[in-house]
Amino acid sequence: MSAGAESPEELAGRVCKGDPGAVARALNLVDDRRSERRAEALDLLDALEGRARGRRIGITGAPGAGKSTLLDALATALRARGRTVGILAVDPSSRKTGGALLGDRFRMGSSARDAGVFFRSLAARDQLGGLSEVAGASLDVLAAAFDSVFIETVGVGQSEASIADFVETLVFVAQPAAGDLLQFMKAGILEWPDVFFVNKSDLEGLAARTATELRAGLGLGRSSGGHGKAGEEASDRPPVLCGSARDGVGIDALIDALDAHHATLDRSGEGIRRQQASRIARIEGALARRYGSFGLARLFSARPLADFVAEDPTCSAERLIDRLGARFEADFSPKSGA
Ligand SMILES: Nc1nc2c(ncn2[C@@H]2O[C@H](COP(=O)(O)OP(=O)(O)O)[C@@H](O)[C@H]2O)c(=O)[nH]1
Ligand SMILES: [Mg+2]
Repeated sequence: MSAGAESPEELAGRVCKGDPGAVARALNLVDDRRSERRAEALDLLDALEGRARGRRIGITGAPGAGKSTLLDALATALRARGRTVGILAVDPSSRKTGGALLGDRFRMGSSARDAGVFFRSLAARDQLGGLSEVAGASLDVLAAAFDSVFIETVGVGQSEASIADFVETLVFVAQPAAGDLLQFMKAGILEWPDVFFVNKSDLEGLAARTATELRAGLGLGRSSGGHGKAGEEASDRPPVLCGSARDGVGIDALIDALDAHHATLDRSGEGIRRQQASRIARIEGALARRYGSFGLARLFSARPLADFVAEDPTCSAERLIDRLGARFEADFSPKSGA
């Protein structure tokens, strides 16, 4: 790759064809903080806007629950159905340690040398255990390139709220015997996921019990179809599945549940609503991290963020984040006298 040989539009075209080399270059570009590269990255993201074909699915759960193992199994099963897969693992520690584990597995495993499976690991740089600043842009790239796009994050309960801004569907992978109903409720685990997968059903009896607790809890409180949004489809309780990522048990049922969820989102119009709400939440989150809640209040005192977002439906979320950030900084630069 020689620098400048490829315009952002050309790169976008290759990304949309699922070319793994182009996807890797695009991911590097959106992860590059140098200002001249940032301009290119925004052009790329604008060119990709509206061309997403992939479903964005978040895989969350406690460390050791089996998320990476499950993703490996999912990738293999999805490939068998002829679908391409992009995976983003957000590693709370560093690029070199935990995140490499799944990478190694993909390098070694059956799906490893297959161009239809793409894996990238990101360090969670800015917030402890939170999502990396570039997670959103990286998902935009992957969703333009692959049919199913997964983001793996460590999360228990409340942290699902932020990953929910980046995905259409949220899967919680539960460790069997990880807790009882009271603990699930306290941790807020029941609020967000669209699908629950209780893993390690190969461990005698434990998974079934955890699934029963989860179903009981969901029956108690939840009236929405997931994602923490009060829903119209009150009867739509999220499915609680059991399986073994290690043994490949329950993987097809999980894919079917994901497909069913996507079909519901499409049919009800909820998918579009989620996309719009996610776009706003993602921009708001990025600006709040940069300028704090006082900054946010100042930026949108006269005009709500949703208006700015609605004004520019064809440009990328990242472009809007930069544009609104520049506006804020101009307001407060010494020259303006603020
Ligand atoms: N018995 C059993 N072990 C599993 C299963 N899935 C994953 N594991 C093991 O659980 C450990 C953590 O798995 P990993 O996928 O790295 O979990 P993550 O931290 O959630 O990504 C590893 O030792 C896996 O081999 C399963 O279905 N059954
Ligand atoms: Mg993992």
